[in-house]
Order: sequence, then structure tokens, then C-alpha cells
Amino acid sequence: MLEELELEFETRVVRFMKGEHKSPEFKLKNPKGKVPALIYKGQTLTENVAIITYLNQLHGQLLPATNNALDFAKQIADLCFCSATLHPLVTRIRMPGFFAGDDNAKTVQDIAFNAMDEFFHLIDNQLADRQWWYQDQWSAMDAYLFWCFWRVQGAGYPVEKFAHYCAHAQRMEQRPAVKRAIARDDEAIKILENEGLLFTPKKIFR
Ligand SMILES: N[C@@H](CCC(=O)N[C@@H](CS)C(=O)NCC(=O)O)C(=O)O
Repeated sequence: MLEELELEFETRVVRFMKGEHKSPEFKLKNPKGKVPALIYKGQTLTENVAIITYLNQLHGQLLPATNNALDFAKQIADLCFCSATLHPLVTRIRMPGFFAGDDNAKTVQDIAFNAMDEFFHLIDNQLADRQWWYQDQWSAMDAYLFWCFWRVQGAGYPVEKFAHYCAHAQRMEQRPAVKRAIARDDEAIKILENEGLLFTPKKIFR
């Protein structure tokens, strides 16, 4: 979102493999021990839906403009679908062992794969006749949906079953902001690799 808005910002690497996100120092920023946490003018804001709506209030561009209360509530519902339904499934697909131990990881991942199928079908249907979630207007929904797609694809989830969602991901990859965000991610990967702290999803289950 920050790249799309062309804002100047710094990112910090949080070393999950060392439990840095649960450390007292990090919990001063986000007591919930999760990323993302946006620090702006000395104040911290957490939760993707709150960060997106706040940035949109400041800068626009992230959600279709509307004065209609119901339309706005529907946009929030869409973002909550990403953060409260898709996002927890993404983490169960990528790091199933974190939730139930390595012995039960495959069961956790299988259940998450099945649950994700239902929602990927829903998204694929919505994208069948349009380039972006809200027709011709790119929005934060497209960014959040792309993040989910990209993360589960990297963990062996069969995204190819969803042709319209795949075409959407290809359109997203062409966006300069997405290229810049992925370049930042690559930098973080290099740092973690050098420190021996890179987490890579296990594909041995498939
Ligand atoms: N509801 C949060 C979810 C954030 C979230 O789950 N982030 C994951 C990384 S993708 C995390 O920090 N997980 C660490 C943990 O749960 O211990 C949001 O929308 O910002």
C-alpha cells in the first residue's frame, strides 16, 4: 500500500524464526506480537484493515471513493474477508507446524487447503468479468488478494486451478509498486538467509 501511494518509508526485518515478534521490544510496538505494525509520527497502528482505511483517509487511492455508508461498510467487509478469513488460512498453509506441532502439520495444512478452495473459487468467480476486484478501479483489495495468492503459491497450494485469479496475479506483477515491494522482500530474504534465519514453507507434504 505504501509503495502504491509512493510514500517514503523504512521497513524493518522481524525475525520470526528467533521469535523476535514475541519479544518485549517488539511487543512495545505491537502487544499482539504480529506484523504488520505501522509506525507513523511516533504512533503505532496495527491490523491491516485499520492501516489501509487510515492510509486511504490520508491519501485516497486505496479504496473507491464513496459517501454512501453502506458502500463503505461493504468495502470494510471485503477487507475483513481478507484479514479475518483468508489471512489466517494463509498462515496455516505456510506454517502448519506452528499451530499443531510438526507431527500434525500435514493435517492442519490439508484442512486449510480445503477451506481455501472454497474462498479461492469465490474470488475467481468475482474476477471472471473484470480486471480488478472493484471492476476498473485498482484498490487495496487487489493488493491484499495478491499477497494471499503469492504466499500460498509459494507453499505449494495449487493456484493454477483458478484461471481468473492467476490472470489477476499476472496483472498485479506488472505494477511498478508491486515490483518495488517484491524487491524489498528479496532484500529481507537475503538478510535472513545470511543469518540462517530464513523460513521456507515445507512442500514435503505434497
Ligand atoms: N489480523 C492481523 C493479522 C496479521 C498476521 O497474522 N500476521 C502474521 C504474519 S503474516 C503474524 O504476524 N503472525 C505471527 C503470529 O501469529 O505469531 C492483520 O490483519 O494485520
